[in-house]
Amino acid sequence: SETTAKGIGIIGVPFDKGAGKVGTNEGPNALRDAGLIDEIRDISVNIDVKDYGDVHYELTKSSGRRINNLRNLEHVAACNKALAEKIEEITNDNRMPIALGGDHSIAVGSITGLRRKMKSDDLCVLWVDAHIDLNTSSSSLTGNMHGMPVSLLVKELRKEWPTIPILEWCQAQMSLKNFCWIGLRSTDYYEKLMMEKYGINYFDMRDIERMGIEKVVQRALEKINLDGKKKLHVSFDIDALDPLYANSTGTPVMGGLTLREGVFLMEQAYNTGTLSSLDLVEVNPLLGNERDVENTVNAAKLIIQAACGSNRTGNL
Ligand code: HAR
Ligand code: MN
Ligand code: MN
Ligand code: MN
Repeated sequence: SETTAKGIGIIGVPFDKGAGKVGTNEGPNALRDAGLIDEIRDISVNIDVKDYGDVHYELTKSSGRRINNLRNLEHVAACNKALAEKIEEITNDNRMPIALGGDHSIAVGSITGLRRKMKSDDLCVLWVDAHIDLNTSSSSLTGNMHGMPVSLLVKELRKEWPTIPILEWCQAQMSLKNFCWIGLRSTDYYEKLMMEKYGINYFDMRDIERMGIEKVVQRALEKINLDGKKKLHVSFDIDALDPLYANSTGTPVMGGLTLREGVFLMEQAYNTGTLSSLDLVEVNPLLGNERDVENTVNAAKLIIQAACGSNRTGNL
């Protein structure tokens, strides 16, 4: 099967202001320096990859006033606004956007950009992560906005936010029903309450243990895209993988997906023929030792290649 878009569009988002640690701003170039673009080109002679470079943004003058405890709000707002425009441009060029993070707050711009040309129920999201990233401005214990992107994007939780003028461009108005999580093993108290309140779709590490990754992916896709008519966005946080494979990330949690499970998940997403965009976030080349960085970057490349249709037994 094939992706619906004619080509692939890579956009780097060198951004770390949504995270509690510096360094994910180095993610895009670590992936490029490791040969990502050429390796995607090597998947097939027919593959058409364009690198759109990196997102740049300027801060608009602001009071510098803190809204609740949102750390670096002005940066998160400005970067994501610029990213949403880039994603829109890439989809207008009929390419599948791949956003290289950056911390996970960039999913706000990525998904908002995708949604601009779509009808209300046309997009579903597979959120692959150790964390659920559901916090609101008031529930977050850290103030780090990479723990909040979903709540800005879905109507059920956006209503918990105050009106923030610099975030008004972000009106994705999705529903939690169109989201499903895979890989969860660390959620905050408030996030767990929301999971219960809204009957959120998820398959945690225990479900993977019981059913295996194949059944989990199949069941997850049935929950959000039963008839296969929606477009599928995968937001892949590299910390979904076990720290054995991806230790160079800001909030690693033991007991995660194997690299093989992560790659297989993405191969199955590709095989649906509905995969239309990807975020690969939270690669932090400033954390861990040299070997950790190499493993993490290589793992991220394999996941991205799987999203582009790479075959593990070789490409013709
Ligand atoms: N839930 C915590 C918080 O709000 C941790 C966020 C985790 N960081 C991520 N996101 N990498 O998946 O801060
Ligand atoms: Mn080549
Ligand atoms: Mn995340
Ligand atoms: Mn995470």
